Amino acid sequence: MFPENFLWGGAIAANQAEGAWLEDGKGPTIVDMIPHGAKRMTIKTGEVNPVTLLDGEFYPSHDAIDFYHHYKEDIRYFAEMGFKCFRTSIAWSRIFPQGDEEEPNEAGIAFYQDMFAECKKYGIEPLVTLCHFDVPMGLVDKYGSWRSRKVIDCFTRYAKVCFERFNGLVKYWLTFNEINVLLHAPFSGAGICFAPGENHDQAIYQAAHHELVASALATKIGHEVNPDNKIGCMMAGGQYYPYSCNPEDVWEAMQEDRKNMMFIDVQARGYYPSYSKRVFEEKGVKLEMGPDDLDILKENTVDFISFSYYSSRCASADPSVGLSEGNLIKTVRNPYLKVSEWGWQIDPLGLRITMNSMYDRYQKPLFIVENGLGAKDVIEEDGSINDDYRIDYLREHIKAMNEAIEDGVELMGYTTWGCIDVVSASTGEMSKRYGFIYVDRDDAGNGTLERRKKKSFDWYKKVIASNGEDID
Ligand code: BGP
Repeated sequence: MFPENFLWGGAIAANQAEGAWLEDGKGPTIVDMIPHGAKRMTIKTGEVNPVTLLDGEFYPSHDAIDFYHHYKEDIRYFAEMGFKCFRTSIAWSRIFPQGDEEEPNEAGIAFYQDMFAECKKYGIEPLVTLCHFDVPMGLVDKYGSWRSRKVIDCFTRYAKVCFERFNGLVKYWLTFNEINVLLHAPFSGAGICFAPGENHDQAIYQAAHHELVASALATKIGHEVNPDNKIGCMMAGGQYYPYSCNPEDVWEAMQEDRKNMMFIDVQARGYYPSYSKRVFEEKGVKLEMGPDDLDILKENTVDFISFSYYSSRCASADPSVGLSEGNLIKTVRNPYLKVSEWGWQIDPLGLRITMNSMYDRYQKPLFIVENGLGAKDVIEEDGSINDDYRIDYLREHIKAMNEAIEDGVELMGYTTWGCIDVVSASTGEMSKRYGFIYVDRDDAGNGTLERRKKKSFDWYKKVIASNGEDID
């Protein structure tokens, strides 16, 4: 049984939805430099430095689905589905266009005040990520992004403005989206590009340390501004399974899990876990820390733990075992699982397993802030979109969530990813759709941007109205 006041809803992010990339004073961000197409991955991973926009390339974030101008219409749809909660992010560079100004951009603040007020009008609680893959390019160019301690100050100034100016409108906050993605896609995760011959791990973990300190300081500020604020961390989740019961595989799975959990260990418990020392030694990583950093981490842990879940993962000690696609993190192909059109494995029971193991580990409330099926949708002759495959996926995951709650896991809410179709973070495509609401736009940026309900729209409405009882 889902608890009363369970926060049902959906999620998007500024960089994949808003568009209006230079409007009303907004500055460019890392995602605005990542084109659709063949060059995308080398830029996302930080191997190629995107100093300028390239001629002849298409940059999907520049216009996205133009949520910037359509938000009233879109929020009306969310309200019609009965959303209790709507997750989105603030584009840092709408508030501080270059990232390091002393004073914020009032036009950016006004946009978010209006948008959050629109949610409140319908009784929808915003759940707001401060940084979802969109570090201002000004900070990348001047400081090398999160490599530099200086960016901690820029972020805390930005966070303070957000907590103060959206006080009363927003109560639920996340500091960094999928903080562990920095390990797997350093540029799109945190604006890190590499110099030739550089120790990548050193750059990555130093940047991670700065983000962790910045996250703790933001948590502190958020609690000071309003003690009712609930501030969470966010990871790209999904438990690792050993490929076999060979202890080598079991150990491998544990190591892979720890790589990702290290971030949450720090944010939830307030200190680097004991295993991190050896990891850093073996990778030749020496963290530079400020004198107060360990205290800051200790004193400012998060109120809840959120994560995205698309699939479980799998690990083998044998490098010849085949891999599968997945949410930015390649894993071993699990022969027991089906895959989506994009090759992402589908594992509802894995959600129950992930929830249980995270709750066992942290004993803090969980929030599932992304889950869903990226699929191609077809508009029938009569204009309908019959996305039964999406309904099936979500139904099975809701069942798994329900089981985990019965197992004793405390779960605050569930926001499905891409409740309205948005640009895909991994591929930049529009055709990888997650929404209950279709947006008329294709991979090359053509289309009217018209919104249209899919079959899943009424289904999710019914799920929410029955508090998760009626999911057929
Ligand atoms: C997560 C991101 C989202 C979102 C989602 C789906 O990594 O937090 O921004 O995009 O994955 O991934 P994709 O868009 O690549 O299908």
